[in-house]
Amino acid sequence: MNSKLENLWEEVRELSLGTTPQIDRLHTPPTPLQFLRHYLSQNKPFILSASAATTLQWPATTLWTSTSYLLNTLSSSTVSLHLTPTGQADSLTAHPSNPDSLCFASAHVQRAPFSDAIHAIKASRKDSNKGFVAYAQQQNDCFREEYGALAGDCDSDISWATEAIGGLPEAVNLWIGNDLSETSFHKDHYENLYAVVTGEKHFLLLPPTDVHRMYIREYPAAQYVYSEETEEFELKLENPTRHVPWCSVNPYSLPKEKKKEMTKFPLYYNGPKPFEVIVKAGEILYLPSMWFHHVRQTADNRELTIAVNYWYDMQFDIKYAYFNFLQSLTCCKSHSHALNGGESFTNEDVFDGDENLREELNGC
Ligand SMILES: O=C(O)CCC(=O)C(=O)O
Repeated sequence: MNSKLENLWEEVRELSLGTTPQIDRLHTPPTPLQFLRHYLSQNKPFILSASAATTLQWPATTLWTSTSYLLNTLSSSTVSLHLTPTGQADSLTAHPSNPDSLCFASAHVQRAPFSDAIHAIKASRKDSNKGFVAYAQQQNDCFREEYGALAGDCDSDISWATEAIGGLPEAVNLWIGNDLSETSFHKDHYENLYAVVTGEKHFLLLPPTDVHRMYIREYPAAQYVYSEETEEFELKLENPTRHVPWCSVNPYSLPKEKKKEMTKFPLYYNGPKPFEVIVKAGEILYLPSMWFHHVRQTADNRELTIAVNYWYDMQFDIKYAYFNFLQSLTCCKSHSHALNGGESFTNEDVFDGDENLREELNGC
C-alpha cells in the first residue's frame, strides 16, 4: 500500500482524531470558543450526548413522538417525498442498458400532502414488500420551507455554532425515514449540526484526508420514475448525458459481493476503520465540512426516524485548498470504471498519469 498516503491517514488520526474508531463525546454543550478551538478549526467531529444536562430541550422531542400531532400540525402542508426501489437514494446502481456497469441514480421526487407522505414512509418499511421505499428528505432548507408549521418546535439555529461560525445556518432540513432509508457515502461543503429527534441514525465517517479510499469516479446520472398505475420504477438516464462524481464504495455490500468489493477497493478495506457513530434521539452530531459520511437508521416504535440538520456555510480556506490538491492526485480511469462496471483499482491508479508525483509521493 502506498506508504505516503498511509502515513497521512495515520498522522491525522494520531495528531487530531484519535486511533480508536470512536469520536469525542461531550456531556455538556461546548461554549462557542470551545467549539471553535477544539472542533471547528480542527475539522474534527464530536457527538453531544443525550445526558440529563444536554438532551435537546426542544418541544419536538416529545411532540414529534405523536403521529397525530404531526398530522394535525401539518394538515395543510405539502411536502417532497423521495421514492426509490430499495431505500438507497442518490446512490450507485446497475446501469439501465448495461447491467455490468453502474450509474448514479436519483430518487423519484413527488409532492404529496403530509398525511400521504407519512403513510407511505410507514407503509414502506422493512419486510413490507411495498415495491418502493419513501423518504422525506428534500435538502433545500425544507424545514423552514415545507415544514414551517413545525418551526416553533425546534431551535432555529444551534447557538454555540452560530456564534463560532459567525452566521446563521444556510439551510435547515428535516429528514423523515424508516429502517430502509439509506444515504450513500458522500461529502458536503457545509458544517453540519445533525440532531436526531426520534429513532437512531448510524453514521460511518471518514476524514477528507482519506479521499482516495472512497474511489470517487464519474458515473452517468439517471433518475427513477415511479408509476402509480403499474407500481413499478423505470430508471431513465439523463439526456443529454451528465456525469456525477460519486464515491464507489458501498460499505454494506451483500455478503456474496463482499470479496469482489474488497478486491476493487483495497484502500478502503485495508485502511483504518471508519469512525462509527450512532446518534440517538436527543443527541447532536457535529459533522465537519468535507467529511465523507454514509448514513443508515433504526426507526422508533412507529417505524419512523426523524432528524433535523443545520447546514452552515463552510470557510473556503487553506484546508479546502489542501484538500483540492490532495484530491487532484487521482487516477485517470474514472470513466472506464463507470462504463466497465468497475475493474480492480490499485494504489497505482491513484497516481496514474503523473510519474513525477508518483515518485515524489511514493517515496520509492
Ligand atoms: O440522514 C441522512 O440520511 C443523510 C444525512 C446527510 O447526508 C447530511 O446531513 O448531509
